[in-house]
Amino acid sequence: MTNNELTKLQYPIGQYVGPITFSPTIIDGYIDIISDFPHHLRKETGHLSDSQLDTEYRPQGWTIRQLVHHCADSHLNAYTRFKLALTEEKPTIKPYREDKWAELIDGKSLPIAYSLSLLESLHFRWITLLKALTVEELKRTFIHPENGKEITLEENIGIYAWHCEHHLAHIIKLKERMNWK
Ligand code: NI
Repeated sequence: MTNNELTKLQYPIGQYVGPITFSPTIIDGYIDIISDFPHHLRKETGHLSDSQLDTEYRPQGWTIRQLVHHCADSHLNAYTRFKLALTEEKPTIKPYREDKWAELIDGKSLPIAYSLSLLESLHFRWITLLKALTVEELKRTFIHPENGKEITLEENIGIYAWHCEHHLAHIIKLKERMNWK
């Protein structure tokens, strides 16, 4: 497999690219993607067998099981970052080692049902919060300590809408290649 093909498997929808300006329509579209994600994820994975769930989506990549649990890990952290930014002044957030989290026993081996239901509850609370954000709140920020970058909440909504579609595409593309229904 060429490097180009591997990159295409790893970034099936490309890297995140933000809009030039965050209009209410664009932000609402992002929130809809985040809102629909748990349902889409369950639809794509809920019926898969254990051996299908334990298939890597690309060479040396995560299994579908790890992808589902990773989405729960990632979105729990994301939710916390929104709440920190809404309640503190420019908080510095705590990064986490997503690769190592995915190798811990819960992320590697539990039935996906636990993360599917966790995501359903979490996203319900998350989008309740996101839909209520005022124009001023959307401009609130947190600081990522690895690059010192200040990130607005509206930008972070865009990043997580991308994150939902990015991982859904991993699963959908693998199922297409394997001819799984
Ligand atoms: Ni991810």
